[in-house]
Amino acid sequence: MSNRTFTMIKPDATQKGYTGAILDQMIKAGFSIKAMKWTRLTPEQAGLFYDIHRERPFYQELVDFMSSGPIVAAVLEKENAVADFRTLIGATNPAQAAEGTIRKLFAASVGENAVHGSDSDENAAIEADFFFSKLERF
Ligand code: FUP
Repeated sequence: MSNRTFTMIKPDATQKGYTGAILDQMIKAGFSIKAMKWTRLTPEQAGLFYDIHRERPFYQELVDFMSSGPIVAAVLEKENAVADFRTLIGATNPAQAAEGTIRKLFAASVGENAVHGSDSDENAAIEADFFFSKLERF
């Protein structure tokens, strides 16, 4: 069981002004911030981040969307972080997300779904390393 996960607040949510409200949900759920940055991915960087989905039909749309505006990248800490954070954000498709979850509250569609959350401890570490050096984690 890991105590860290990686998240992004996606361009739909930053552009709608939901950044503060989403961070508030994460903090109220017991996650503490270990690293954070406001940045914008180039299409090349977004393509690399989502390389695992390269063969999927939605890949180009996903890359275009994720490079369309600013994001917040963060490393979060809590006991059982990966699983608990997936519960907090809800299903990939907000129409299927449980009441009170971040995606139910803030996401518009399966593509523009407000937040990312790592799906395993291994991917949490890989994704955190994509954005942050050791010197940027506290
Ligand atoms: P999740 O782990 O919940 O973020 O979902 P996935 O890893 O399955 O998908 C990663 C991202 O691809 C989603 F956040 C949005 C995008 N996606 C689509 O645009 N269409 C789909 O049918 C599935 C995923």
